Amino acid sequence: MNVQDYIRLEERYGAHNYHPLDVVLTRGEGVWVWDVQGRRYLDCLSAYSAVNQGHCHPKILQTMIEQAQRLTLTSRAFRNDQLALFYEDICKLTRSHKVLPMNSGAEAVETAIKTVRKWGYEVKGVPRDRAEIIVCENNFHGRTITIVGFSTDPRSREGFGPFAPGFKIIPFGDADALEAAITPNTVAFLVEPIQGEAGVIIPPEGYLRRVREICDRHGIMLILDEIQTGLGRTGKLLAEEHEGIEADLTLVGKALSGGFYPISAVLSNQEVMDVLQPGEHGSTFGGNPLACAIARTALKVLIEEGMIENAAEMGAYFLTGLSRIENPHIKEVRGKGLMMAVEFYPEAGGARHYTERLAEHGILCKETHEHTIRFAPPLIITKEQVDWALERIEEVLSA
Ligand code: IF1
Repeated sequence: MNVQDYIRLEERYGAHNYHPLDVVLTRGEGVWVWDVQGRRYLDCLSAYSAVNQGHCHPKILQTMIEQAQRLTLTSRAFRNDQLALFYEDICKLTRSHKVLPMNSGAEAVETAIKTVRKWGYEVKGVPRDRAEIIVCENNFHGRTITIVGFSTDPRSREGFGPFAPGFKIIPFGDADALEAAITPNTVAFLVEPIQGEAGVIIPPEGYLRRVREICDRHGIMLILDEIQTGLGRTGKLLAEEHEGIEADLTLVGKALSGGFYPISAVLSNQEVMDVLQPGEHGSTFGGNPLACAIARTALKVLIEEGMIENAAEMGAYFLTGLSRIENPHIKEVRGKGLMMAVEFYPEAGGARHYTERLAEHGILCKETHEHTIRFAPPLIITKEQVDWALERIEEVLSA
């Protein structure tokens, strides 16, 4: 089969809910991926930060093979010998009291919403069915009906209603707006430390510290969606560390498996998680032994192989290189760690033609919101590889 055969087949049978670049990938190793024609690309998307540890990391792969040969799924009707070890590892690493494992990021978000609502009724004393959760404009938290119901992106929500009530939307990066939006029925504030899908939007310095203080003062839960920013991406294990704060609930997913398997988790302090009783929440695959074993190794290599420090160092170096690119159409270059973006003025005619030309030059990345290109390579990227990437990015973007 050639490239066009794969594309035709996919278009013939698949729902058209994506508009991918026309590269058909077949193999990955570290920062590199290869297409079916044998062409090599440096992956600057990392599966939306799920492959922080690099493609097909040998140690995670080894764990996956060994565990898959032993036991994959038991359901939570029975205990398994990987779950407890995963719990201990992730809680110690993130200084969390409790963990609840799910599969996708959206499920972790849904889990957090259920948890804080129940906490609101049982602990805070909010009248039945009146709980409010505050979220931000331009948020991206997933694709379920509840979640797209509080999206401000028309493409995410139009045509999918009716939606769940109980969400209030405020501007991102504006702590005063949070304070003003809180009512006695507010149970939580759900926010991304850096907005990913919105185009790597970094809030003003001190924002999360003020948010933390406001949530404390009003007795509401702070839920940080670190599904994209977490696990080393921004140069810290969790992005909250940049501001020295701790969320009440922290959501992780994506890189929790290094891209091998869908695994997500809700991390929390004790008070809020304790409201969940047997039978009130769960998932067939959540906490399965294969997922738990993979996640333990994915976390281990992230720490032991210095990937977080490397993300900070290489991120700063990569960003400096991007900032040096001269193109009058570039509006802004921004980033934290290896979560970076180049935003163009609308006159540039959209970022898509750049991502297509970058692919021709061996760099895979994805435009977001038409005018922005996001760069997020695996955290194992070396200085030589950053130089290799910058050379090509500069060639395309300065043209
Ligand atoms: C797709 C974006 C990235 C997320 C945050 C929860 C989720 C995501 C902060 C849900 C997922 C994805 C999903 C992916 C595209 C992607 C994305 F462009 F849409 F925004 F990464 F930047 N919270 N993000 O970023 O996690 O349920 O997907 O596991 O194709 O929709 P999920």
